[in-house]
Formats: sequence, C-alpha cells, structure tokens
Amino acid sequence: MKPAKEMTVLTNDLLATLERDGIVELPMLMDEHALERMQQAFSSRVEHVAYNGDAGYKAIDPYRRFVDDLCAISRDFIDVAAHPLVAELVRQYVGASATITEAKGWRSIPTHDDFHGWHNDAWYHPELEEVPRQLKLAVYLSDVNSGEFHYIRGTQGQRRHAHFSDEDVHEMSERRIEMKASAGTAFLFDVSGIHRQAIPIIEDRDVVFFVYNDPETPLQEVDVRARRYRPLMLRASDIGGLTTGQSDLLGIGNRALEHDGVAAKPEDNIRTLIDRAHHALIKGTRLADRIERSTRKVLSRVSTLRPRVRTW
Ligand SMILES: O=C(O)CCC(=O)C(=O)O
Repeated sequence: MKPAKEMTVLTNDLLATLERDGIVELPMLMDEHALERMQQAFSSRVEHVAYNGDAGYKAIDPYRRFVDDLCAISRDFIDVAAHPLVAELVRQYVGASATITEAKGWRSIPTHDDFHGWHNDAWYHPELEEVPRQLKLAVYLSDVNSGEFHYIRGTQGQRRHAHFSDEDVHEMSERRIEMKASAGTAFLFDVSGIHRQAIPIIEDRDVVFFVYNDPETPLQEVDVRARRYRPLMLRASDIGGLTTGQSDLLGIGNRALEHDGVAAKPEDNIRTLIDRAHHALIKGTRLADRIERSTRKVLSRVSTLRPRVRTW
C-alpha cells in the first residue's frame, strides 16, 4: 500500500481523468497469485452451461458465457471489487451511498458477428430528470488482443439510453479508446458514455464487471422484472474478514436493493421456450427409458421361449 499522501495524489489524478473522459485505467489491483486464482475460478464456470446445479455459465446469447455472483465464488473478486482505491473513486464519483449492485463476468467466444454495437447502458427509470451516475469496473482475466472494450471519451452523462451506428461514432473517432491489454488490467468507466466490445473476436476473452451505483435509484421496469441489481450473493465464510469500507461497498445490511417480490414474474419468450424445451427433453428421456425397459422385458421373455437346442 502506498503512503497516504501518495495515495491521495493518485486518487485525485485518476478521478480527474474519470471526470474528464468517463473512463480511466487503474494500477494493478491484485498480485499474480490472486489473478491466477480468479482465472481458475472463472474458467471452472465457463466450460459447461449451468444445469441442475450452480456450477456453470448462463446462456443468454450465443456469443458470451455469463457467470453471475462473482463475489460468492472467490474472495479475490471481493478484494478487487472493494479495493480501497476503487472504493474511494466510487465514493467520490458516484456518492457516499454507492454500493456494488452487480458482480458478473463473461467469456466472449470467437465470432465475426456484430452482435452488440455502440450503446450506453440503460438501467435507471426513464422518468428521472438527470442521468444518475453508475460506474463499472472491468477487469480482464485473459490477455485481450481482439474483441477489446472501446469507449468514446467525454460522452458520459449527456444522453439517455441509446444505440449508435458506426456513422454516428465515426466523427468521434479521435476520442475512441481501445483497451487492448494484458490479463489483470482494470479500468473504471461511466456507463452513460458510448461503448462496446470490438469485433471480430479472434480468441476467447474473459472479463469481469462490477457495477456501482446508489441502490436507492429507481430502476427501469425491465430490470425490476428480471430481478437485476439485487443484494449481492456472498459466502458466509467471507463476511467475518471484511473491513468496514468493504462491508459498506458490498451493501452488507443495506436493504435498499431488496426489490425481490415486487414483480418477480419474468415475461420472456425465450425463457418460456427454453423451459418448454427442457420439459420436453425430460419427458422424451423418460419415454425413451420406458421403451428401453419394456423392450428388454419382451426380449428376455422371448429368449426364455426359444426352443432348447438339443446336444448329443
Ligand atoms: O464486453 C464488453 O467489452 C462491452 C461491455 C458492455 O458493453 C457493457 O458492459 O455494457
């Protein structure tokens, strides 16, 4: 840890860049051992889709394998997300009541499809008069030489949620930041600025994102329905060793995010389709089992009826 004075100078410099550009790269937040543990923990979740258990990834689109609730997977994710430097930047940029409201990551898999263009993030209720501040901390877990994160400097805070074409963004190209970087690189960005993942993606890209905002901010309806931005999942064994600063940022004891039960009914056609397909699969498997068992029974009866071959 740096001496307090140096820390203050560093924090002020980073904060000034964040205020000006909407994005700032941070010094390394973890040592190589912690990075390795995070990589291993993350990799173990992205090999198979989650099915009948919590180990595995969530499949939302064909290009990314999503891992939720990172803070419940390894203590190292907590230490990065609630690192004192991050905590101070979040406190100063978003406000003293900011907490971590989401901790998830994904593996993007190779593609040339332009599946997720330029946008800024929608999350808050559209009737709010001002764009509330939300920051994301991105931490690369793999070396990123393609499919990197892009951001247009200085576009934060100005507009409502929107998507942007390449032509819209072309005239801002000298302000584009392209985050090709090695594993362990971390950066904070204001989600109201224009950003995207670049294409093509040539190799798997692993990244985790931690989201920070005031949990009292009214959310857009779709996120309430989807139960996004809920209290963080943590392991009970990690709670005892936290500093007060970490506990506050993690939202321990803070009930502002308890939206569960308000409108927990997802209205999502894809979910309904997957649910039906899953039940059809179970019924199909049961039917196949029954046919196999009956066939075996019949065959064993037939074999007992076979005339004995006489041997002399
Ligand atoms: O995966 C990326 O690099 C883009 C992330 C992004 O668009 C987002 O977090 O809103």
